[in-house]
Amino acid sequence: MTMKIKMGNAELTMGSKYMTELRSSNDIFDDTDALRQRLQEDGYLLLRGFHDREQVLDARSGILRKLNSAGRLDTNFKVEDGIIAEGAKSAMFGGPANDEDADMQPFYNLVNGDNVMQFFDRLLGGEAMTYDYKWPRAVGNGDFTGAHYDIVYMGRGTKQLYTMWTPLGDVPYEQGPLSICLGSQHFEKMKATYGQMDVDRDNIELGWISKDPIECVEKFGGQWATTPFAAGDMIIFGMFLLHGSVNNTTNQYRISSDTRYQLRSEPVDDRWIGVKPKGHYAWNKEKPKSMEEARKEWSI
Ligand SMILES: O=C(O)CCC(=O)C(=O)O
Repeated sequence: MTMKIKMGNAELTMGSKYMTELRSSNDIFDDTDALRQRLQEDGYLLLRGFHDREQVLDARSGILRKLNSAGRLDTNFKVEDGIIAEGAKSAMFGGPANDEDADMQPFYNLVNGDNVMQFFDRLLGGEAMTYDYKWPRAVGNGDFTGAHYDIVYMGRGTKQLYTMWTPLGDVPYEQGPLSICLGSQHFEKMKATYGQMDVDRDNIELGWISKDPIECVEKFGGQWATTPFAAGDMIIFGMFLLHGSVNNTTNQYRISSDTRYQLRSEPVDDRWIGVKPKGHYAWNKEKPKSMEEARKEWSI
């Protein structure tokens, strides 16, 4: 049976020129040089069972309690099922760790914990730090993330900055897992144009280069890749790797987080650190320019 993966309005056949499966790097987990080389070559590292599953499920429960308090869960079901209330939208719980928010503590403990920090110390070859600002999210029915480089949101410090995407729960294809565009770290023209933008300086809508994954492949090359994720898995990638997500076509929230890591010795993007990080301070304060217009200017 052919499997169709929905991203935006497109349906990509698994195992076609448009879409393939991500590969895990668990086999080289203990070999730091091999991990670095893999990250360099593939642009990402998928590590299954990296996090303690119970810790991930605790983080999930906390976020579900918040969704429930906000009236976003269908009360005919158990909170842990995360069934979306009629008409309830996606939610972001972005911000720095807040000691007073008891529901979020398991999540902060997970993404700031020793297991994660020691892994980045080893991978980066020095003392790692994490941005105080965190991006946990609950993605509702029909929603997805369009293709983008993370550099456009957090490019004011080192370029050797890594995103860790952690599913907070099992995320099968239908629930909209992360999807990356293999080879997009080599899209030189895109890196030289779109990859130089800064959403707070340039005020361009969404920051997504495209909502159409097929157009991406036809025009720029590469191949999309995703996989079903289980609680405990994570994937890391650099600032110049196009990624987005599959659509959530279910009635359950897809709960996940993106968090950032770099060497402490390198410059940081000051929008994302401190007790009260300033975040995106200018983006969307005025009517943003459309990506279509920006792409015309860049001739891409
Ligand atoms: O979770 C998503 O839908 C998008 C995540 C993302 O863009 C990221 O991890 O940088």
